[in-house]
Amino acid sequence: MKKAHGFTMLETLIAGVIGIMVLGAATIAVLAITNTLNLQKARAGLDEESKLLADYLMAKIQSAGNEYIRPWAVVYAHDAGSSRISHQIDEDQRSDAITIGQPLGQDMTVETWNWTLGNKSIDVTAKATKVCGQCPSYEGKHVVIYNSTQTAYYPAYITKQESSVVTSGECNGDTANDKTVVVRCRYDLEPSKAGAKPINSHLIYGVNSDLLSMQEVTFETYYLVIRELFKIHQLWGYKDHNNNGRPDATNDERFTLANDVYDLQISMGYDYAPQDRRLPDYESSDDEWFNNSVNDCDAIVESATDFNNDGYLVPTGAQPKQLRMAAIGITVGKRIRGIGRDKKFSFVQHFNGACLNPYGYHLRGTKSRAMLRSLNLYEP
Ligand SMILES: [Ca+2]
Ligand SMILES: [Ca+2]
Ligand SMILES: [Ca+2]
Ligand SMILES: [Ca+2]
Repeated sequence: MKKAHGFTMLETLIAGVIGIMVLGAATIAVLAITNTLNLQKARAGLDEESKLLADYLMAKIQSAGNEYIRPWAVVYAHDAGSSRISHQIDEDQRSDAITIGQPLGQDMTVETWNWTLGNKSIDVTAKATKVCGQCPSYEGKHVVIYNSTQTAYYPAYITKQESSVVTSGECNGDTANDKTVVVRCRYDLEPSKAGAKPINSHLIYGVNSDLLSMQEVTFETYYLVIRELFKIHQLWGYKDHNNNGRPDATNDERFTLANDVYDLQISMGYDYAPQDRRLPDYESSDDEWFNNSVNDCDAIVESATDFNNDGYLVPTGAQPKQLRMAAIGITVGKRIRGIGRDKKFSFVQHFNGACLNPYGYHLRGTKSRAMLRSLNLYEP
């Protein structure tokens, strides 16, 4: 009798195993596709986000100083400054911070002025004040004091202000007349700790030389707060209302701009070697960009000078007034599972910043640079 053909146990087993293998392979393929799609989606999202943040900061930098104050006096990049501001507890973080100042417009024409002993207060006689016979209210505010040639700048914080005294003329509501009324103003001051640096301040300290200007300025500083332990990677902004050099939680001093920001790097371009309206960038210490050097994830410290700049650092041989361009590198990230976890996909470094490739995170960076907009008004 012919034996009915059937599957032996072995055949069934083999078929089963093959079936599982096919199914398994299909599942892996589907997972891989899903992962790739997720990764692409994540990438596109991150690219867009980092670009938005870079554009936001770039627009602020470009309008720094408006038409009143030269941008180099109110834009200051702090290399590895984030950790100093936020007291980051994590090592290997050398994110930058940037301070940007916006003047609030001309309030008066200064006639005469002088500093008192120790540069603790300034006496000003002024006319054409916004409100006739009234000194501008600067108490509790930051100002930039500068000479008419804009070669010297002193960012100050007004701690106290005396009442205005009209010394010549009388306010009567007639515009032409009111503009000639002279008023004496006295302000007590201390150096501003909001992040901008004085430049050539010896040219205005206690010297009644050129005509002086005083302008209220709002300084904003952007920096990163990174706490790996708590998975906090945030971009913050702050305005130092009480001039203690710290972003306090009270008094609306600080605000969060974005989550999942892993790095912020700033490089400034100075046209000085030679001054020829060109700023080559070789990502080295031999170009005209400051703090842009990388060398296989070891930062090269570019040599800096500070002659007469009162702490304002520029590349060796350059002057603050040769600042022409700013570049921003910003890195955003997302925790990711599967393929994107692979380190090689998410290696990001900007300028002299840290080399970032944390396991389990996908990082994307944007670099953006621009000319400081108001410069064509001043360039010789
Ligand atoms: Ca840096
Ligand atoms: Ca403060
Ligand atoms: Ca040049
Ligand atoms: Ca350089």
